[in-house]
Amino acid sequence: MTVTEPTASPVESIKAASDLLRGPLAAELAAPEPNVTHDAEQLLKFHGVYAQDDRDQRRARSLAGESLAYSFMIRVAIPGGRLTPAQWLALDAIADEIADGSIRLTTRQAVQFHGVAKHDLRTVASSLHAHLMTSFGACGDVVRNTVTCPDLALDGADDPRLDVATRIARAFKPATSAHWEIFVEGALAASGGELEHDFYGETYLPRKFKIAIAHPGENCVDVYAQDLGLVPATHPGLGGGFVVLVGGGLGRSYAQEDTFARLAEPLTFVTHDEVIELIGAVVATYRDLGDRANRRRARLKYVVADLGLAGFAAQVARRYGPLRAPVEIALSAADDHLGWHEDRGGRWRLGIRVGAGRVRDASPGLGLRSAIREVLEGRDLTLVISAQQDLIVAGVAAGDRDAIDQILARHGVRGVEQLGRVERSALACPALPTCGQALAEAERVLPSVVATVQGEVDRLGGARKLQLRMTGCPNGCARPAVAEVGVVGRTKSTYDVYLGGGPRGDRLARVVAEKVKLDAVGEVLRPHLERWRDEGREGETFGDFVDRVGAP
Ligand code: SRM
Ligand code: SF4
Repeated sequence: MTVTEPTASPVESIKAASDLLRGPLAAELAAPEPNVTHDAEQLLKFHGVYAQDDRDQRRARSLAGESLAYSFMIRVAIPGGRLTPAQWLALDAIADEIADGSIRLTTRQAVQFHGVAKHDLRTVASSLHAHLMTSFGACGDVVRNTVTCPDLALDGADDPRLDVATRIARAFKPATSAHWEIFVEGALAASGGELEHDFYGETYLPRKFKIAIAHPGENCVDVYAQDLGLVPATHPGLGGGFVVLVGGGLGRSYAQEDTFARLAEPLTFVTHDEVIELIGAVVATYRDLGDRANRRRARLKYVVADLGLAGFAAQVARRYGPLRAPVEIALSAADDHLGWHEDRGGRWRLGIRVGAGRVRDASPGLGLRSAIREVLEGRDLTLVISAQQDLIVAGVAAGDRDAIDQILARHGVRGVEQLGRVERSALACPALPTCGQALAEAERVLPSVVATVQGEVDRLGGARKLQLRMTGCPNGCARPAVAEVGVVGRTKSTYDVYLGGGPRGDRLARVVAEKVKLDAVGEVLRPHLERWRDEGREGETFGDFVDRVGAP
C-alpha cells in the first residue's frame, strides 16, 4: 500500500507563491473595486487586515442582486498593550476620520478598526507607522501580539520581565519588507533574493501562534489558553526566569469533532536570557510538525496532544538542547485592574471598564472616546489595554485624580463602584455584523445578557461575583471555554451554555445546555445558581462549586 502525503491546504500554496507576503496585493489595493480576491484576502491577514462585509445588509443586497457592503477590519499589534498618549490620539483620529468611529480593544491587548474602505488601508498603515505602531503580523500564520499582565507592563524600568513582549515582537516579526513597500511607501514590490527568518521560511507557520506573559501571582492574561505561556518564577539554583507552558488554545469547530479546547501544560524553566531562544525552538517545532493540510486542526495544541507532553518536549529538546524541569507555579484569580491603584513613586493608575472593548462616544463629543482625549490633554500618562478589553490610564499625579474622575463622570463614564458585578467582568467578541465566522450575536446583545444573568444572581442575595463570557461561535475569541459561565453561539438564534471554568483560568468549562434561546439563558442558570446558594461552601466561587459537585 502506498502512503500518500495529505494534500497541503490551499493557503500553503498561496503563502509559498506570494513572494514573501506580496502576492497581488499592491495591484489589488490600487484597483477600483471595493473588495479583493480570495488569495489576496489570505495574504492581507498577515498585514493585519481582514476582508469583511456588513452582514446586516448581506441578505437584502444578495436578494437585490447588489454587491455586498464590503469593508475591512485592521488590527494593530500592541506588545503588552502599552501606548503613549500620542499613539492613542493617532488611533483616535483613525477611528474618527477613517473607521466606524470606534476603537475596539481586543482580548489580546490589541486595537481593531472596523468599517475601513479599501482605498483607506494605506492611509491607516502610514499613520500607524508614523507613530511607531503597525498592523503587520497582528494576524496571519505568525507569532501574534504578545499579551502581558498590565502590572508587569507598568512596573519599574529595571524589571527584566518588562521588555519581553517587545523582545518577542522584534524576534518573531516577519523579516520581509513587503508591508512597508505595499502599505507605507506605496511602491510596487521590487523584491528578489530577500530572505525570511529561518523559522518562518516561505510558508510561515501552519497557523497563528499566541504567547502571553502572566503576573507571577495572578492570571489576568489567561496564560493556560495560549500556544505558549510564560509565568515569571524563581529557580532555586538559577534565580529569576519563566516557567514555560505549551499547548493551550480554545477554538473548536462544530463541524469537526476532533477539534477541542485545551489548557497549556508546563514544559520547562528558562532564565530571562534564554527565553527568546527557547520560544524560537518551540515555534520551529510547531513549524515542522504542525498540520499543514487541515487548518481546523493546525494549532500547536494538537501537536502537543498528539505527541503527548513528553514526546513534544523531546522534539523541542532536539532543536534547543536539554530542557530543565519546570518549577512550581500557583496563580490566583485574575485581577481585573479596574478602579484606582497606587503605582510606584506616588503615582496612580485608573482602570476604566470598556464594555466589550468598544471605545466610542454616545453622541458627538460626549462619551468614552472624548473623555479619554480630554484626560490625555496636558498630562504625561501611559495607557495600557488589558486582556479584559479594558483601558488603564497610568502615571496620574495624586492631586489629579479628582479632575480625572470629573472628566469621566461628565462624559457619562461610570466608575467601577457603579458597575454591576456581572457587568464588571463580562466579555464579548465582536460577532455580528462584522465577523465573517459569527453564527450568532455577541457584543450587541451583551448588555441584555448581562442584565439577565445579573438578575438571576441578585435573586440569590449577597454580593456575589460571576464571570460571564459570550461569543458568536465556538472559535472562542472572548475565551468562554475557561469562564464560569460561557454563552457560545450555535445557530443564528441559539447558544450553548458552558459552566465551571473560573477566574484562575486553569479549568475548562463543560457544556450544560445546548441550542438554548437567548431569553432562556436565565432559566438554564437558575437551578445551578440556587444550588450554589444552598450547598456552596463559604467563599466558594460559582465555577469552583460547579466543578466540585458536577452539573446535572
Ligand atoms: Fe479571534 C478569528 C476576533 C481573540 C480564537 N477572531 C477571529 C476573527 C478574525 C474572524 C475571522 O477569522 O474572520 C475575528 C474578527 C472579528 C471582527 O469582526 O473583529 C476575531 N479574536 C477576535 C478578537 C477581536 C475578540 C475580542 O473580542 O477582542 C480578539 C483579537 C485578539 C488579538 O488582538 O489578536 C480575538 N481569538 C481570540 C482568542 C482569545 C485569545 O487569544 O486570548 C481566541 C481563543 C484562543 C485561541 O486562539 O485558541 C480566538 N479567533 C479564534 C479562532 C479559532 C482558532 C482555532 O484554533 O481554530 C478564529 C478562527 C480562525 O482563526 O480561523 C478566530
Ligand atoms: Fe467571530 Fe467567532 Fe471570534 Fe466571535 S468567537 S469574533 S463570532 S470568530
